[in-house]
Amino acid sequence: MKIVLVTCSLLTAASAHTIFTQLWVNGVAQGHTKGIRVPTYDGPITDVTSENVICNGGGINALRTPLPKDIINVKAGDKLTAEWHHTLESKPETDKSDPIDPGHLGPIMVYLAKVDDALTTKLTGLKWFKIYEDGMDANGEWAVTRLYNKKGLVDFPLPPCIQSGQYLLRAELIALHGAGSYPGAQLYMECAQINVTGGGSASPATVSFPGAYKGADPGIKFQLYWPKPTSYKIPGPPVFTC
Ligand SMILES: *[C@@H]1O[C@H](CO)[C@@H](O)[C@H](O)[C@H]1NC(C)=O
Ligand SMILES: [Cu+2]
Repeated sequence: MKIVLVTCSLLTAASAHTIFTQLWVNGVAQGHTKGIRVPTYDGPITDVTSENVICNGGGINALRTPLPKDIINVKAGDKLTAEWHHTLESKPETDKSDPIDPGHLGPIMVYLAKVDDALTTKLTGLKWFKIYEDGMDANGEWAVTRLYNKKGLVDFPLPPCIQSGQYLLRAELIALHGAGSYPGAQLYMECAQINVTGGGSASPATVSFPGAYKGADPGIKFQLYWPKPTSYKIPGPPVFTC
């Protein structure tokens, strides 16, 4: 029995990945995978120079097709929530690695890119700005631990001053357990299709994907275990605020 348990936990750790599967708006769940370009496989992207870091997809992480025909209507200033799960079907009640293996420690970020048509837009050439990030706090607790304790839910505000229109919302989680050398950090991301109303006229500074991260960034090549880290620099640009 003991051997069986050990084997299971090893298997679980090896494949304990995660997917952003649902968007909530002001505390209301919008529907499982609704409006989200989800991959067929929950595994990570490790090459930060690959086009797969934009919104997942490609190769073994190919996006489910047809792409979602839904767009999530939101208002600038709304409270949004990204819900993550181990696989497209798993639940925390029956899977200890849901929403993710608790050892997959690291930061969580959210980016937006303004697009003409969120349902059909290509992913290359978009201009992204970061609206949320959470890394390691002063007690050494990670964003992933907070996500695990909240059964996969991560709250973040939509800035009230962003322009109305359609966007892709890129939610990202980076697991750092293998990040001591590059490639090793495991990047998990999906993009939701949103339609923003009631916005303002902000024009945030933007970055590109790929491009925003380098393999040598201190937040991508990172020693999680020893010596025990006292701080962590989240990769990418600063968070845009109104
Ligand atoms: C976005 O919202 C506006 C305002 O409600 C609406 O007129 C428009 O049709 C919506 N766009 C899409 C693609 O649903
Ligand atoms: Cu994993």
